[in-house]
Amino acid sequence: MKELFLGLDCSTQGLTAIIIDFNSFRILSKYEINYDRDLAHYKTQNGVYIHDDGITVHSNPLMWAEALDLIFFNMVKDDVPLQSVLAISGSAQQHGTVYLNTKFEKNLKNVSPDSNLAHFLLNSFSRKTSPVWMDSSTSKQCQEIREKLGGMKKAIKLTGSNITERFSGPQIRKFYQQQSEKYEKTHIIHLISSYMASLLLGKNAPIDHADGTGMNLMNIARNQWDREAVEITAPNLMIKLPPLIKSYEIIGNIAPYFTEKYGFSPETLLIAWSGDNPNSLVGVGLISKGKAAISLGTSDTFFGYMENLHFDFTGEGHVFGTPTGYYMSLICFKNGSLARERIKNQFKLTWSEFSELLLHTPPGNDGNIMLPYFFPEIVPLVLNSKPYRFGFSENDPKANVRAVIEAQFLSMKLHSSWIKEKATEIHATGGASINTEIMQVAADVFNIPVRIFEQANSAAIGAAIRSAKSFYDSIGQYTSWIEINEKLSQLLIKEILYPNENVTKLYEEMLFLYEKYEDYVLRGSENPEYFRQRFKDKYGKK
Ligand code: XUL
Repeated sequence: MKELFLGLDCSTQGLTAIIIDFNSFRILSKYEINYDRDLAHYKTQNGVYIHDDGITVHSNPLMWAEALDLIFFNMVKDDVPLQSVLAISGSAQQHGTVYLNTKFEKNLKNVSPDSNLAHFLLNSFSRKTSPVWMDSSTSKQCQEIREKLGGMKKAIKLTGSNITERFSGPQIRKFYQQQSEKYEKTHIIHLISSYMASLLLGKNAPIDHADGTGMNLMNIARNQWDREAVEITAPNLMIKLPPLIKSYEIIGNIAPYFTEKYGFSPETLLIAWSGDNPNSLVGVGLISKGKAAISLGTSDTFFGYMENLHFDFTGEGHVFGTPTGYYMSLICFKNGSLARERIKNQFKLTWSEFSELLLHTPPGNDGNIMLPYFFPEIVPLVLNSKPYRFGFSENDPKANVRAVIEAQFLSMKLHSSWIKEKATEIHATGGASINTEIMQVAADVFNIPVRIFEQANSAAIGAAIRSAKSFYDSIGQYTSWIEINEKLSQLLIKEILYPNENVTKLYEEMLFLYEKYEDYVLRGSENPEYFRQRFKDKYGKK
């Protein structure tokens, strides 16, 4: 008998739905909505609106609601057996905030199956658009909150992260400062994850502990809103925040709108939604020490499972909760696929041509180095975007392809060195992770094996798995994460890439060089050209 579980992932560029049959542990179906293509009337680019200042980046919560209807419509059209789905959970891009007025819940109650969610929700928003994780326009608010809270170290100890541009707290403060009347009229502020969960539930849903840690508002040790941080961020904020809940808790049953319109059973359980990175952690099987993951999506992230709470006091890395009740380290780079695509598109390459060029350029790139800040960068913090090239021209396709990939992994290695629980294996996920030439560079730079997964949608898979675990636990058939992981690893792993020992030393030296270039460009240190020439003489074309 099939036992079906649905995982949804509301990411930056699209919505994905994956149904897993837990009996055979097969992926039964996978659907995707791309916002730019399938909901073009919202006029997003890569799923977002980038304002003229280049640092204000919003998206559209109405579009996410419409995507939910569209994905279920497409599934029903193809006779996907939604009536047999036992439980649903979800994932969403982290940090983004949705601002709703008092009409939101009433509208959700009244939504009729003859119409659609977007139509009924039209007047539910006190702020039409939602700032998302790509927004870096809140430096002023970050500074104010950090100072009032007693400095960076205290902020990190309380919330797990420095007060950070893209996090929800600073986004909320900016809204309160710039549009105080609309802020006053805001009844509830959701994360994207809890907003999407609310749509399915038909009323306001709670925020889970794992995504809650990405707000600079939650006390990470206590799993509660931190009264001080909340009060400093904006007045009366506490009453506008949904309650917090454990990631694995059941939040209710699916709302009648979905049962009547798409044929879901009224018994379908809903499990709290969470952020994309916490979901991916489950989706790639990081449930024990010694493993880290690289997720190559719109953003690139490096994250690791963490048993004991420890922090990055430089302020670059974050500590979040995990859906399994532990902690995870995370470092987020904005110049992920956005930067790779910049190079690919500049030279009009296909991805296979991109890989070919990577394969036919030497590790170390003959001493060519890039700092790939095509967009404002999160780690290291770079607000004025500009890529830097040393030793090669903007017009050299080979050198640019290798330079962007080497820079991304060198930067990841450099900025993840604070993590104490060292990984002996990396699990790779996200769209670009299926490109073995790219992932081989990761294995070589980190000098540890990299496992590539058959399915790049680890966030949606993680959500489906979470819903299954909570469902079985609720009927007394307890399954452990270890059992689940065994099933997962048998079915999803495609191959393992081993580091090439001949380039271990080369990448150690290149990391040293890369750090010197960051210091030079971002902190005004001495020009390291001499070191680059030395590296080039040693490893470059003879
Ligand atoms: C993590 C982060 C991004 C978003 C979008 O801190 O900002 O990874 O979750 O994927």
